[in-house]
Amino acid sequence: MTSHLFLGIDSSTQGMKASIISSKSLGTVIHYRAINFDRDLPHYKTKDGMFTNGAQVQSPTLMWLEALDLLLSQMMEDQIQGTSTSGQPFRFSDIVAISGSGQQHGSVYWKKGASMNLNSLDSNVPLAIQLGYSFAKMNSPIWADSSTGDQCASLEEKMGGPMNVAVATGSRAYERFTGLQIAKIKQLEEKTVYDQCERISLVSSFMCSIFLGKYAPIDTSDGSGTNLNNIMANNGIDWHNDAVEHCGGVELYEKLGSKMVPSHSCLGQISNYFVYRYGFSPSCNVISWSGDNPCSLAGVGLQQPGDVAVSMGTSDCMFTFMENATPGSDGHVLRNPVDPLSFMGLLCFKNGSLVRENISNQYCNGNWETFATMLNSTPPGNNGHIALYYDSPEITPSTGNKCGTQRFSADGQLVDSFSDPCIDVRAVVEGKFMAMRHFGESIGMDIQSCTKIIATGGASNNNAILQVMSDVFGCNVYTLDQSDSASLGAAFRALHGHVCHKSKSFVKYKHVIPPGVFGYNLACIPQEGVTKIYDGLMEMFVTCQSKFVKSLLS
Ligand code: XUL
Repeated sequence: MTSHLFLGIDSSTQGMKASIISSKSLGTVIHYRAINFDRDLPHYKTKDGMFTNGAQVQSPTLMWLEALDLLLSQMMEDQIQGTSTSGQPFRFSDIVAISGSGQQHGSVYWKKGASMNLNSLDSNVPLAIQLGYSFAKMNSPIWADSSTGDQCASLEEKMGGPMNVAVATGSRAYERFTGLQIAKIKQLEEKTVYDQCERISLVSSFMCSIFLGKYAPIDTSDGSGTNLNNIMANNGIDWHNDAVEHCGGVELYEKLGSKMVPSHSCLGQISNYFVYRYGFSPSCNVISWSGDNPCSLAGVGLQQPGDVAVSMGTSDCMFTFMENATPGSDGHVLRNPVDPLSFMGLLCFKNGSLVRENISNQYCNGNWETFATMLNSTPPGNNGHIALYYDSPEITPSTGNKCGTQRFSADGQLVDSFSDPCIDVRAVVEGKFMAMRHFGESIGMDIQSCTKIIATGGASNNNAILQVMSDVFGCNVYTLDQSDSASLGAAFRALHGHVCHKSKSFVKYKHVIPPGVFGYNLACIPQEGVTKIYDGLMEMFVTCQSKFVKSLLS
């Protein structure tokens, strides 16, 4: 029997990755391939996939196209050789639907007339060559850019303050958000770029357009990372008039495409370029692409309100599945990529593993077992000691461009150091989870209804750290063996979108990808009575955090 395969591609900052899954055994990735921009496409001369010039950070748009051809040609070679990651053979012709994930916020500027080139792609000519003249701007601003402070201030002023922008679009004005990037381009490069541009895509809708051979609409989930969207009305498909007209004038509506679409939408069939060049089936469905964080939500299996995921890597991120949301001045509310009626909470913390590593190097000789022993030698709640470690400027809460560390004694007094290094070890861990709990609650997450937390990333190997997470939130923590949740999530979304398309109506994600597929391992359960200690400490933590942030910003 022919197996039905689904392909998910992640177009991320440093590389491009693909996961193929089969409807027969959803828990297994049939084939995985990844390429790295710096290593595999060195002629673009990027560092970590980017060009950094002070606060301005961009990536070459054509590099993404060349990367896509390279990735697919390597996979085609794997198909011919019969070498797949799982040992099971696969054929591009058996892929019935494809979807993808793009680094959030990045934008691509298509030049007037480019839609004609997109509509008539020649399968004999690589994408980067035939679309070489299709862009009004050769480098795309990406999420790491923080050069739009003036535009953020201007949008917040126009809309009556940061809270108004948050209530309207899901987040206050953030430098990396696409609307502010567009506003900057319109102001500073108007004649050469903005006027010449017929369409602006996000990285996700850009890549999706290539697969479709026509401009793809932006999906509501990734569209919530623009500050241009209306987060609450019509399940998030509309643009926000004040924000759009302030950032790009009325002409921006046409450049963005009239409406956004729910993330599970089937947008049509794959372009002949992929049929003739790589052997895809002409009936392969293209499901809307979305952002990398939304796809990770799908990849780790958040399926109902109360499900939370925490990834602890270079930066720490928390995603939540929320039925209702109350956008706040810190953190982001996005439309949910697997359920058009609900929301996704997203918190990004810049000071993740490097801060824990610094404490570990300073006090534990860099030994994580010693770190765990020292953590366990102090009581939950740290006898009231609190500390905040912002080695780099923090995003949540925003510290502008300032960094620093502050330690507080049990009565809330600022102290230079703690009497015992074990207190620092506990404080760095507790402080992060209390911040997640506080900012999560401030965007509408209900701690009482938190059903499970899925922990991923480097620090999820350390059970002592996970125990603190479980105690602060008062719920079970599970781990998950997954190397790339974004491309896997995109493959799951391809299947989800395909099933919704076939059924001609929305089908719940958990009915398509059941929880059993994810293979969670229970790591920790909350210790009896300990969550109460944190309930009592939260207010003091928030006071210390606010004092410190205020002092940094003053
Ligand atoms: C999220 C964010 C990053 C990018 C790149 O708001 O800026 O996580 O999505 O991965």
